[in-house]
Amino acid sequence: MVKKALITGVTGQDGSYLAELLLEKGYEVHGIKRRASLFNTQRIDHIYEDPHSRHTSLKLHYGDLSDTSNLTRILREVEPDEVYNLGAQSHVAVSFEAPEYTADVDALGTLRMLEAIRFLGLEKKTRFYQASTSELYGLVREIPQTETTPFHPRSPYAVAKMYAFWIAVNYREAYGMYACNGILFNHESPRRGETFVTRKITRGLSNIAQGLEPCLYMGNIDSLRDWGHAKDYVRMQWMMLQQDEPEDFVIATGKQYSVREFIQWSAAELGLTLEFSGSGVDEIATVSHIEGDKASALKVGDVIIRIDPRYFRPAEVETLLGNPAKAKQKLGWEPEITAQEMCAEMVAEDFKTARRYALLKAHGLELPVSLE
Ligand code: NDP
Ligand code: GDR
Repeated sequence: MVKKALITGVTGQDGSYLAELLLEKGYEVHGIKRRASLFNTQRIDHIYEDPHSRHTSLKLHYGDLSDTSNLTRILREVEPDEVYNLGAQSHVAVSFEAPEYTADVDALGTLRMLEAIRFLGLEKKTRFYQASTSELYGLVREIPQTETTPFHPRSPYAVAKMYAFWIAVNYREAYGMYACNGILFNHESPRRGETFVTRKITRGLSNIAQGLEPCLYMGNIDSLRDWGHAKDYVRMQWMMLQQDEPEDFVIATGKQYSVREFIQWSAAELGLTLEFSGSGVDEIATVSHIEGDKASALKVGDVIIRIDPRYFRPAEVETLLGNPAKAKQKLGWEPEITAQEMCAEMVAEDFKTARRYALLKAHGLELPVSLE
């Protein structure tokens, strides 16, 4: 029997890698995508199959986590063996701007999925993965953080995800559902959204190196994160649903770096050495050495990073460091890609795009996207 999986958030970073993984494993994969005025399927276009062909393993359904009847209808149609609830308003800073929407989608959206499974009588058939987050730890009470570290969320996003965490636990305890939380620390890739810090850096510095942007404006560059690669993390999402008993797991690398270090690694991939000077909002990064020809638009002495307080958050999560010992011991999971390797992969991809745009510009052609 072919297993069926339903992924909310299939058009996102994790959704796209997970869909690839499940297709490789022979699953029939169903994904929920939102209606948008522009195409929003770039991350899964390479695995999309023409729905007119006789057999397709990836099927997309229009839907939204704020729409109960739509979710119930899709679940009834698909009757999935596994649900991966990855859909979310996932940007922490944006959640301060749109707290009610974030709560509706991230908290109540999770309840809608769980309740629809129960309503349809699928609670003994359908296994449920909830995309929980290290943001739950917020103001950290223990270093490193484990499955038993107390939560102290610091943003509307994290508070909404805290509801989602506990409602998944509650449906497990109350109705015997196979529901588990993956408490995932930050994970990135070339498919990461452009406004998360790692991608903002790899894309921004690549554009600057090629003369497409003058300077990158950053927020709190002293912030510390435990960064892994999305490919490694979706593997663990699948593993969590293959156990005899549902359990929650921390997924992390156990290594921590600052945003400033990530900037330095990215710069080095472009042949740049940066010198940081000044402090607080007056801190800048200046090019102190150039090697190779990737940063052909720059010269020593150029200031390419400044601080813009607009990117500070009303309440910051200063430090996160996970302990993945349980995942290693019980599931044999270990991350295979280091943060530095991931950074190199991200810069390579973003540099390729920047180079292409710089060539178009040099030939007087219009750029395909705005680089403002
Ligand atoms: P992305 O932001 O890349 O993807 C989010 C997905 O959710 C997109 O497909 C998006 O659709 C979809 N979505 C947004 N709003 C709705 C809605 N109202 N209804 C249905 N779908 C919606 O996130 P990631 O892939 O990075 O993360 C996946 C999940 O894991 C998220 O829940 C996130 O909060 C959580 N998480 C992520 C971590 C990380 O470091 N990446 C760490 C811990 C948890 P569209 O493409 O149309 O915008
Ligand atoms: P985070 O990721 O908030 O940890 O949430 P993000 O990459 O947005 O920020 C990481 C840290 O970098 C600091 N920072 C900046 N962040 C952004 N976006 N832009 C900047 O210019 C900037 N300058 C400094 C931030 O203040 C923060 O400390 C991500 C999301 O994927 C969540 O969905 C997920 O739950 C958590 O990771 C784990």
